[in-house]
Amino acid sequence: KAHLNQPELFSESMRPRPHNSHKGSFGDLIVVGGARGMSGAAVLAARAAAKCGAGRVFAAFLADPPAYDCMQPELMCRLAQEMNFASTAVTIGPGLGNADVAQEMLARALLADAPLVIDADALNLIASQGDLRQKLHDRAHPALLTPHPLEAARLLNTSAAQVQADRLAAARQLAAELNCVVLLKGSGSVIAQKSGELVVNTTGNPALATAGTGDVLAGICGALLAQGWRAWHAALAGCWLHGAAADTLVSQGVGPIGMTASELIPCVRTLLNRL
Ligand code: NPW
Ligand code: AMP
Ligand code: MG
Repeated sequence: KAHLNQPELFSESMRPRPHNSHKGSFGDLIVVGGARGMSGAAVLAARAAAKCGAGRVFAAFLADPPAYDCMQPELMCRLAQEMNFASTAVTIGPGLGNADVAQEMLARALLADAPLVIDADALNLIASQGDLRQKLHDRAHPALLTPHPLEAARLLNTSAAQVQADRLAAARQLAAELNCVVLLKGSGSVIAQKSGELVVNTTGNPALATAGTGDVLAGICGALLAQGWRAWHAALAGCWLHGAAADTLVSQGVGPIGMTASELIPCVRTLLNRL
C-alpha cells in the first residue's frame, strides 16, 4: 500500500542550524555532468543545490568548464576529471552524455562511499552497462535514483508505456533489483525503497513539463544528502518541495505556461526555510 507524501514523513531530518555552525557543517556537493552542449543541466542542478543549503557546491563539467557562473559566482566550476569523489556527496547525470569519460566518472562515483544521486544520462549508462549496474547494486549505502518514465523503462528493459501502466510496481521493482531508493518522476512521482515501502507525491503540476526541471530536482536532492539527510528523506523532501514550488508559482501566474526551471529554485528555498 502506498502512502501520500507530506512534510511529516521527512520532518525529523529538518534541524535548526546551530549558532556556531559554519559552511563545513553543511557539507559539500559535487554535481557531475555538463558534457558539451548540455552544460546548462549541470548549472541548474548546482544552482539549486546552493540555494537548498549545501555548504559548498562544485559544478564539475566533462569539458570546457567556465571560469565561473556569472549568475551564481558562489559555485566552483571545475573539470570533472580533476575532482576527488572520496567523501563528498555527488549528484551525477544532468547533461552527462554517454562518452567514455562519462562512464569513467560514473564508475568512480559508484565506487566512492559518499552519498549519491543518480539522474538522467547516468541512469542510461547503468541501463546499458552491466558492470556499472553491478557496482550500483553492490554499494553499501543505497544511492538515490531519479528516473523519468523513459529512463525507468531503459533500466527495466521495457517501454515507458509499460512503466506508466503500473508506476508503483515499476518503482518497487527498480528499488528491489538495484538496491536503491527510487524516485520515479512524472505526475504523481513515486518514491520506493527496497523494503517495498511506497510513497506517492502530492505536489506538482504540468508547469514542470519543461526542460531542466529534473536537473533542478537532482540538485535539490544532492544538497539534502550533503547536509546529512538519508536518501529516503531526501527523496521525499526533494519531490515534495519541487512540486510545491511549481504549485506556488502557478498560483502567482508564473505558470503553467512558460515557467522555467530556473524560476523554481528561489521558490524551493523559501519553502524549505518555512518547513
Ligand atoms: P516521448 O516524447 O513521450 O516519446 P531522454 P532527456 C519521455 C539533459 N538536459 N511521461 C518522453 O518521451 C538531461 O539532463 C539538458 C512519459 C521524452 O521525450 C539529460 O542529460 C538541458 N514520458 C539529457 O539532456 C535541459 C516521459 O522521455 C523522453 C516523461 C537528455 O535528457 C534539458 C526524454 O528522455 C535536459 O534536462 C513522462 N513524465 N518524461 C540543458 N539545459 O542543458 C519524459 N518522458 O531521451 O532521456 O532525454 O530527458 O531530455
Ligand atoms: P525531467 O524529465 O528529468 O526533466 O524531470 C521532469 C520533472 O518535472 C520531474 O520532477 C517530474 O516529476 C516533473 N513533472 C513533469 N511533468 C509533470 C506533470 N505533468 N505533473 C507533475 N510533475 C511533472
Ligand atoms: Mg532529466
